[in-house]
Amino acid sequence: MSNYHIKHLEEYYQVYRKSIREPENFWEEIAEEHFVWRKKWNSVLEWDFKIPEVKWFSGAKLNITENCIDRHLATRGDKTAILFEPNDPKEAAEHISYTELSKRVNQFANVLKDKGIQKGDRVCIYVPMIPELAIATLACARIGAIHSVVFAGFSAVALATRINDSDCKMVITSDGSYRGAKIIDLKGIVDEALEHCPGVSTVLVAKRIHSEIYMKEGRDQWLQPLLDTASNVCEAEIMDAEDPLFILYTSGSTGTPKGMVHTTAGYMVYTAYTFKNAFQYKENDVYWCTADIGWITGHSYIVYGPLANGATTLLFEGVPSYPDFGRFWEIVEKHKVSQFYTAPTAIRALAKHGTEVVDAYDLSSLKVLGSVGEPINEEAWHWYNDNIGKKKSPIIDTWWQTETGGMMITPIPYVTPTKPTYATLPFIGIQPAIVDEKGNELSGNQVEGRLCIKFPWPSIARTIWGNHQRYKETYFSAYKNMYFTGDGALRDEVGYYRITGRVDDVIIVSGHNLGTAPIEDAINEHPAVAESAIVGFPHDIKGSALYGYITLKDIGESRSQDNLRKEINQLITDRIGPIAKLDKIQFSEGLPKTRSGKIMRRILRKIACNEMDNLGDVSTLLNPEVVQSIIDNRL
Ligand code: 6R9
Repeated sequence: MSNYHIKHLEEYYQVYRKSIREPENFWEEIAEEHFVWRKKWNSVLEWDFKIPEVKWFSGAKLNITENCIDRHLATRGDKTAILFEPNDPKEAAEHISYTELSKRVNQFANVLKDKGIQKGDRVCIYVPMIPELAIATLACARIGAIHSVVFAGFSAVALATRINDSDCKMVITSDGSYRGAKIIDLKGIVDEALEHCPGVSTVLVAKRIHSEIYMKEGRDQWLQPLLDTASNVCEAEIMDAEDPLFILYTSGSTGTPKGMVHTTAGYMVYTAYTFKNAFQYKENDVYWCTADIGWITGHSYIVYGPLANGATTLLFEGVPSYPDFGRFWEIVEKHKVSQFYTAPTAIRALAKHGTEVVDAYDLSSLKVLGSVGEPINEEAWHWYNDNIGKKKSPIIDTWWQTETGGMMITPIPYVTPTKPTYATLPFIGIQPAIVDEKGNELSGNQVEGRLCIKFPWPSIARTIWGNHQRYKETYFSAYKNMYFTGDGALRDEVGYYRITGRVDDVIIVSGHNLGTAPIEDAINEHPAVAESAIVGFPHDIKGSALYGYITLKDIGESRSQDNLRKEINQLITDRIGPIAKLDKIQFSEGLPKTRSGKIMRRILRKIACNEMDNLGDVSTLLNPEVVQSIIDNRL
């Protein structure tokens, strides 16, 4: 028996050691015992980080939808696969069973085929968080088309760039979408984008908001009538292990977005295995990840990982603040959610509104809490632990990336003792290294540097679509024979990892290296502070000095700003030392964020450095309007 489900710490260490000593035997056993294959592999792993090239399960044949759907039908046909919770709490939730999911995916796959989509074609999916989004991705996978999901909050320009970069032939969208009290004209955005996308010949439109929309003759078609007449049997395309499954764009620190390419078998094995262990999923649990399927978190841990385990995965259309800030907790109570996975930015936003809205709901079904997307600061960690988990549900702080496909460093709940702000131990099969600027690996504990990975894992992205050279330069050129993550990390006295933030966020003040995360942690301890971001700006004497952008909670608004500045700097002095004191503190209504909730320090840095004419495209931000107000109030 392979160690598919790890249950205690000793077992973790034992399995971890095996996965490092004999990676091929280890992954072969997992793959063999827990998945269905049309043909087994000829070799488990071939790799060379110098080319770079990585191949897992070479020669194997499979279809991921047979693993995510078909194989569950006999035993879990009536079990809910996707539990859809609409934006409006008055609209009934929809329980889509595995049998129903199978029918809908097969029908959709037949529609795609009918429209001329073939294995290897790229299909852009620009759909809000409704069941059609998950079904469309699975339908592509069913016939071997490569899906490129674009978050349905991106602008027409961003959408067009992504469609053209991977030559998508088709766009799947909806008439519009609901987001809290807002209605978004999605199809209008698609129409605008497609003026610049000559390669798109077909647009399929799901009906969600029943608005009057323009339908271009010969190009646009309503989806539902096509599904209604399509057969619900569609033979799965037999894929090679290394055939691309999807492209997902992620922004780099410079240049155009990178279309990360994930392939079939390794991605499936790793996302399924991490899902099972990192959430300790048990058969009747209801699992909920609040991310959007437009991000890697949604791909791996709303769709593929949960479904490969026959889980019930909740798909939420709305936002945490609608109709009020209790919405998440109302949903947890209503559906008896067992595992809840969200982002620190959401936790901070919710914490700002106090605990009354939390206490109104019964959260006793929760067993595991997850965090992903950015370092979770100490205050948010404790708020999450105290008020949501009631100190009983372990928090898994999961560090990973679009490029890694699945979780890389994370506690395993009820197995790994947690520690606030620490992602703790590498997941099974993951070999992290901390290196100094020259690329020397720092061995032993109590070291800090740049985080690299020394050995391939099954779900590593294989290339950047259309630009293998950029893939090589970005990830495999900084340090010899290692994958470079772009993050900084430290390993503490017991071997736990803490991610200290992007290394491009390191600021050197008077020769001292300062990470932004610990300073922000200190600031966020102040009871009046909601959120903060630190950047460096040039300073005559220190080289760089620190500029802090801070948003206040309601209670801070009436306070004297000068007093607050003093108190905040005192806190930093207390926690880190006077060297980390901020030279400038600007209070602002909000911080510019990406759609996935990451603070865009790049923009804040440019403003602090007075480089306002060089801000780049801010249109894809969650809140582009705050940028101007920050500029206007610049110190
Ligand atoms: C999954 C995802 C990746 C970057 C990554 C790092 C940051 C993600 C984190 C974290 C600290 C965590 N990040 N999880 N930092 N602790 N638990 O978010 O992918 O959108 O590609 O972002 O996010 O900086 O390098 P992606």
